[in-house]
Amino acid sequence: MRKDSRLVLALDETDGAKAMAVAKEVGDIVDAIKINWPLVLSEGPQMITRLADMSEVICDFKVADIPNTVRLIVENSVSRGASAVIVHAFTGDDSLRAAVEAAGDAEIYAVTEMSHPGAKKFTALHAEEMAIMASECGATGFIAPATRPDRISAIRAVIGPDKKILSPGVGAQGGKASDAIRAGADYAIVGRAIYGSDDPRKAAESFLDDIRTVNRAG
Ligand code: NUP
Repeated sequence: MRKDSRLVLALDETDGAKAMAVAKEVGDIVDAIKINWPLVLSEGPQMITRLADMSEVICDFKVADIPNTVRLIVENSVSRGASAVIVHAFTGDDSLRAAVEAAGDAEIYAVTEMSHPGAKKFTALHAEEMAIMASECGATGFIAPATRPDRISAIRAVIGPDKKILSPGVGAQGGKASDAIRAGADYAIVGRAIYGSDDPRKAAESFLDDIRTVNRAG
């Protein structure tokens, strides 16, 4: 995945025409568009291919299943044009290896702990262990919460400098893109604060300005 703007659009808009309009408006200034169940369920998996014509597409299907089912989902996503697929890490090393193998040249990002408060109760307690395991299985990187930048730093500390971190929880969930990048994330993921804005391009540009403050500081 390219790393120009360090901004990923989470396109959870469920109206297909509106989703395409937002994608056209900001597609050239984000590094990727992340697509999740809301849009796929309302408009169909062909949205992956349509969006892949204008951007790299990350399928955020948070796959959590037995290895064979993981393989089928990842293969299907990649064949439709996905550059990356997001899977849950808690399923264990066999499912993770199946995802990485099925992805081929595409990337696999693993979720170790989610950005909402509920994630603190169970998955956060084992996030570092899961990150080490998923790294060993060949995951390209991880999803780590912008709502808790200290947890991004904790994951970065165990995975080293080369694995990628994508960080959701910016904007609507209260996190700040620059804090996430400063804590060790490579990309900030922003959904509602861009696609739900009256002026998505202007909103995306304000996140880019915030991210650039970190780049300038090194
Ligand atoms: O931990 C996670 N938190 C999270 O919000 C992992 C995710 N994949 N996401 C997704 O990022 C979430 O499902 C949504 O698609 C996006 C955040 O959207 P928003 O809160 O910026 O609107």
